[in-house]
Amino acid sequence: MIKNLFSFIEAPVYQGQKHFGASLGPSFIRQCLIDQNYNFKTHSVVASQCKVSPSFEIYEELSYIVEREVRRKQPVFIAGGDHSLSIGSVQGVLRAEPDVKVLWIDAHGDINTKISSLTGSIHGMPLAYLIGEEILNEEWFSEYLKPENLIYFGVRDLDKAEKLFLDKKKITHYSSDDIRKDLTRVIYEICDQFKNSKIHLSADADAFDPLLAPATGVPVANGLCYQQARQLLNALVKSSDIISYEYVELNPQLFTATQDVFRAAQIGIDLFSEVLRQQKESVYGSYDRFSYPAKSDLLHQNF
Ligand SMILES: [Mn+2]
Repeated sequence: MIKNLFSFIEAPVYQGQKHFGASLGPSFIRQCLIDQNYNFKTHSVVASQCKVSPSFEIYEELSYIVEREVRRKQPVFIAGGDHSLSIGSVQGVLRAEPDVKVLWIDAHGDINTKISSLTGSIHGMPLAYLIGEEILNEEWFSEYLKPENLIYFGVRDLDKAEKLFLDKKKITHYSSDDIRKDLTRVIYEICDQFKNSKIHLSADADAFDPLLAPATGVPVANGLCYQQARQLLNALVKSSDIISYEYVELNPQLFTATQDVFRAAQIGIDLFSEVLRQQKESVYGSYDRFSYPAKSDLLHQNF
C-alpha cells in the first residue's frame, strides 16, 4: 500500500500565551501519527524561546522551514504550539505562494494589535501581523496577507476592536451559529471565494466544542463539531488545493484525562487526513479506520 509522504513540522511555540504545556502538543501529535502508521518526515524548530522578552527568532526559523517544505510541493503538517506560530508559518507559505488563501478555523479572531489586546498575549495577534495592521520590523518578514484572502470558520469570541476591524476590511467570517444554521450555504460561499486557489489551513483546537477538544488553553462554549469541519474540507479539496495545514493550541498538560488529550489530537489528525485525500493514491481519509482513541459518538453528532 502506498501511503502519502508528508512533511511534519514540529513548532513547540509557547511564548504567545500563559499556560504551561502548550509546547508539548507537537510531540504528542507526532506519537499519534507514528502509532497510526502515517508516512512522514519530521522537521523541528529548535530556536530558543524567551518567555520574558518574546523573541521572534522561533517564528523566523519556522518561516524558512515552512517555505522550503511548501516549495517541495509535498503536503505540510505544522503542529503547535500556540497560535502565534502562524506569524512564522503563514509568512513562510506566503513567500512560496504570495497569493495563498488562508482558512482560519478558530473560536477567536487572533487579529488584535498590541494596543487593542486585552491580554497582551501574542497568540491573539498573528493575523494582525500577517495583514500588516501590527508592525513587525524584521527583515525576514516581508510578505503580507490580503484581507480578501482570509476566511474565518467557527469564530465566536471576537473582541470589539476585532469585530470593527473585520467589518472595516470586509473580511469574511462565519460563526458557529452561522454554520449550524446553514452549513450548506457557508460551504458554498467559502468554496466560491477560494475556488481554484492554493489554501493554507490553520486549525485551532478551540474552534471545536470544549466537549470534543477540552485540552486547549482558551476553550469557548458552543463550538464546532468534527463533521462540520470535515464536510467543509471535503468540498474544498474538490475546488481548490490545500497545500499546508497546521493544528495548534493542543495542550496535553491542562487535562489529566489522557483520553481528552487523545480526542483533541485526533480531531487535528483526522482533518489532515481529509487534506491528504486530495491526492489520488491516498489510503487515508476515512475517520472510521482509526480504532483509537475511543471514538466518541459526539464526533459524529450534528449539534
Ligand atoms: Mn487561535
